[in-house]
Amino acid sequence: MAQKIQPVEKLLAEACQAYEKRFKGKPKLAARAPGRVNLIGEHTDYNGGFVFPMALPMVTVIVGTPTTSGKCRIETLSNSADNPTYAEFHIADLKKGAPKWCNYVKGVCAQMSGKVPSFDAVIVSSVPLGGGVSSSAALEVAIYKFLEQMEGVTADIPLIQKILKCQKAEHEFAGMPCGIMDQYISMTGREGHALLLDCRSEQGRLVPLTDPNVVVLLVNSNVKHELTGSEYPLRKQQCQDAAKILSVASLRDATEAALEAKKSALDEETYRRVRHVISEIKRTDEAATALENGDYQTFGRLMVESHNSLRDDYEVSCKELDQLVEFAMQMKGEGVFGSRMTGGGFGGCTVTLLETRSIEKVIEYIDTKYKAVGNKATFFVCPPSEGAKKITL
Ligand code: GAF
Repeated sequence: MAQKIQPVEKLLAEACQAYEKRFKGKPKLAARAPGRVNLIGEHTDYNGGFVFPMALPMVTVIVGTPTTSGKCRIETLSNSADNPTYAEFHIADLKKGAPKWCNYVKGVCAQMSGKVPSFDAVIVSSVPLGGGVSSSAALEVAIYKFLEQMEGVTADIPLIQKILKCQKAEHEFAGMPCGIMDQYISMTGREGHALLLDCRSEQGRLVPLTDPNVVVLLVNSNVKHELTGSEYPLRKQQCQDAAKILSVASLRDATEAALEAKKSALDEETYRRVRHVISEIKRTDEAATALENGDYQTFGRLMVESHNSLRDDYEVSCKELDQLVEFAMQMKGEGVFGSRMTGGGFGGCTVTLLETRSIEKVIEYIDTKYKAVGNKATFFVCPPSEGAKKITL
C-alpha cells in the first residue's frame, strides 16, 4: 500500500504544539518547503545541463519566533537518528559541527549578511530523510522562507539569488558540492507541473502534469550506501577535468562527435562519465517535449535509458535500485511507462510513471518481489506540488 502523506496542517499543528511545550508561548512565524523528485536529468545540473524535477507533496515545516538573546534554540521532530534533536548556537558565531541537521540551519543563517536576529524554532518534516529526495534542500529553503520574514531582512531580492544562497549554505556548511536543481525546485515548484530547468541559463519551463490517467510513483529502496559522501564530488571533478580536455566551459557544450574525437585523450572511465552526461542532457530535453505531447511511451523509454546510463556509464546506481526498476518494468504490460533511479544515487528512491488504474497492482507486485530479495520498500503516490512559501499563523 502507498504511504499516506501527512497533510501540512497536521505537521504545522505538531510543530506548534512542540514549540509551546519547549518555549512556553506561541510561534509568530512559519514557513514550508517541499522535497523533490527528479523525473529525468541526473548528474547534469553541475554540468550546466537540463534537469526535469517536480516538487513533492512531502514538506519541511518550521515555526518560530525572533528573540533578542543572540542565542538560537532549535528542536527538530524529524531527525531522531541524528542526535541530539535539540541544538543551540549563537547567531553571531556560526560554525559547523554536530548535530549535522543543524548545519543546514546555520548555513542559511550565514547567508543572510548578518541581518537575522536569534530565534527559537521547531522543525518537522514529512520528506523521507536521506532518501535522495532532497530533504536537505527542503530544510534549507524552509529556513530561508522563515528567516526572510524577519525584520531587517530584505525579502525583495530576485528568486535566483535566494536559491543560490541556499545552495551555498549546503556547499559551505554541509560540505556537499551540489548543483542547483534541488534548491531551485523546492523554492519554485508549481502544483500540477514539472519544471524543465536549464542549469546553464538558470531559466525554467513549466510542463503540466495533470492527466488524471497518469501518476508518479516514488519508491524508497530504504537503503543508503555510504559511498555517497566521496563519490559525488569525485564525479563532479571528473566532469570538470573532462570539460577541460574537451576545451568546453562545461559538458553542456560537449557533443558526441567531440567526445569521440577526443576519446584517446580520456581514460575509459572518464569517457563513460562524459557519455552519460551528454546523452542524459539530450534525453531530458526530449523527455520534457514527450510529456508536453502526452507521449508517455517515449517518456518511459527515456526514463529506462537514463537508468541504464546511470547504472553502466555513471555508476551511481546500486543493486537495490536496479532491482526496483527491473520489477517496475516487469509490469510494462500493466500500464508502467518507465522507471529509473532518482537523485544522487547509491540508494534512495526510484521514480516510476504509470497509469493510474494500475497503481495498486504495481505497488503490490514490486513490494512482493522486493521482499523476496530480502528488502522492504516504501511507496508514495506523488502529485506535482507547490514550492516553498510562508505560512500565516
Ligand atoms: C543531488 C544534488 F544535490 C543535485 O544537485 C544533483 O546533482 C543530483 O544529486 C543528481 O542529479 O541531489
